[in-house]
Amino acid sequence: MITPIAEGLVPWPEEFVRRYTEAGYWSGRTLGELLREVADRTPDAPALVDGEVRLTHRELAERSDALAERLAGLGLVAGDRVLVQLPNGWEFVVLTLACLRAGLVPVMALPAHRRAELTHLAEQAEASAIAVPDRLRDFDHQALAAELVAGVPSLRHVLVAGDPADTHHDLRALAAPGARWSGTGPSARDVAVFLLSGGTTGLPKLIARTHDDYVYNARRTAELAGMDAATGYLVSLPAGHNFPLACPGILGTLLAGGKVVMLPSPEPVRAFAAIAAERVTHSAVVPAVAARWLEHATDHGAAQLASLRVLQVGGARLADELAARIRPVLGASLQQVFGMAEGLLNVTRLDDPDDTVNTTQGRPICADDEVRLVDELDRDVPDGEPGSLLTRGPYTPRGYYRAAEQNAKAFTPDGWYRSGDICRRTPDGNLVVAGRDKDMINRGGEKISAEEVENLVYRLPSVRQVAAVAMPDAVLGERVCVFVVPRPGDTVTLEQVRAGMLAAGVAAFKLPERLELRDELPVTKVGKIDKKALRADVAARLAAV
Ligand code: OOB
Repeated sequence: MITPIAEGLVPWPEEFVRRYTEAGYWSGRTLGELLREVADRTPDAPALVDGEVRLTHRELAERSDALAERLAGLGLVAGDRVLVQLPNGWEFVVLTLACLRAGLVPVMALPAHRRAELTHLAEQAEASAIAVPDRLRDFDHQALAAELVAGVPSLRHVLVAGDPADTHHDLRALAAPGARWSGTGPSARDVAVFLLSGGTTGLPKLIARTHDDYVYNARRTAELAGMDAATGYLVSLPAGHNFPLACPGILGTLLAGGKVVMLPSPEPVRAFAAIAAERVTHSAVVPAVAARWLEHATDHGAAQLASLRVLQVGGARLADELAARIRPVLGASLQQVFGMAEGLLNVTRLDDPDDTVNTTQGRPICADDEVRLVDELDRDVPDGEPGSLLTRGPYTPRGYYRAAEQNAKAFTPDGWYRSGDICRRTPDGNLVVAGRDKDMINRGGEKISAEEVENLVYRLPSVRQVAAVAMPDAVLGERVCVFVVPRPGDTVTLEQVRAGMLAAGVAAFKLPERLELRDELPVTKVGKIDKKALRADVAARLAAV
């Protein structure tokens, strides 16, 4: 079936389709079918816990099927896109499963996104519906959704987890058991979800992940994390991010017949209590959260973590010193995960020697993942030398959605994705992330495009020149610092920069946390702003205090 979205996709070449199918990576099965089979096999096993809400695999399937049917009743048809901006709760899981079942394609926005990002995503995906909470952390998501409907022509429906306004739909009522899904599902080659790129360009790009590739992604990582029907997986990172969604995350856990526990945040008091109460065996966190958990366990003990077997850490570089403390302090095995929404996943194996687990970011999960480390001219670097990572493989799409211009830069002509990460390979084949050559700031796992920040700061009339760079931070790894050259006779403050960005409607995590005023910015030999020098400059200033 050619879906309405097929025109913006970059397909894998036929020879690779054949190879991945013959090797069995692409099973020809959809996530919806496979999850339904789990529910039929073990209907009474616990599947989902969110506070007081507890659903078995059967109940989860009943609710997501009922929701799929009622969304069809609203006129949503296979291939339609649904912008999902829900906090970590049962509604997120039921809606995602309903979409997978019906062939609707969820576009995974983050709860922190605001008008600018959501408008861009809704337009780029031509979304028909948006799902939001009513209010969250003092923000009226429902009002913003109404604004989006008024401004984005494709957007027709607002689904609300909470108290719906007049013309909006009550997501919880739509997801009540009672209706039976009567449609046919998508095919395995169809798009299952749209993920967001961390993004080095102005605004996030959409990454189309097919059922075939995402089933492999979730099942293979579940296998490598040692998941089975006895698994309890705690979700405390934003659920729409690839890591907690499918690496193995929510989808991998459910496919293994296990139980998913949803928490709105990784704050250690509640996370530890949830781990103890639900006998959680697995979870995934970013390094900054791992550090908080270590601190909490050091102060209060780790007795509540007795059931925790595997803690996955990824999204940003985990310092070797922190890595080495995970097992002794938390009592769980560490699995480092170096992944990307674009596809490639590297993990350390549970039976790797401590040294590998504590000092590397692991190796590809698939024998047919191709990884090259190259220099500026795309020549392979010698073994052990740092190089820029290029990759292709069975779950790494060949291009962003509807982004020909960007694809020409982010992918080589023969389909390698330029991840922008500088890595070296150890003699036993593991990767160590040593830096990056992409213009992105990694704020505790949240990716911020320097270019996007700069474009926003340039809107201030008093700004003549701006450069956004990462500054080192003990807690988050990096934060955003902007170097600004004001117009002659003008001045610029951090407050103005932040207020301007907020007024433009972007997520708060992108706001710079330091401003450096300069009369001019250093340039490289070819005349580009020398960001390396700026990073060194701010790092030296921070080190001096
Ligand atoms: C994950 O995905 P994204 O798309 O938010 O970000 C990908 C980028 C990578 O290119 C790399 O720059 C960085 O995040 N990164 C790491 C890392 N894991 C990701 N850098 C150093 N060490 C690591 N362990 O972040 C993501 C997706 C799936 C699973 C895990 C993480």
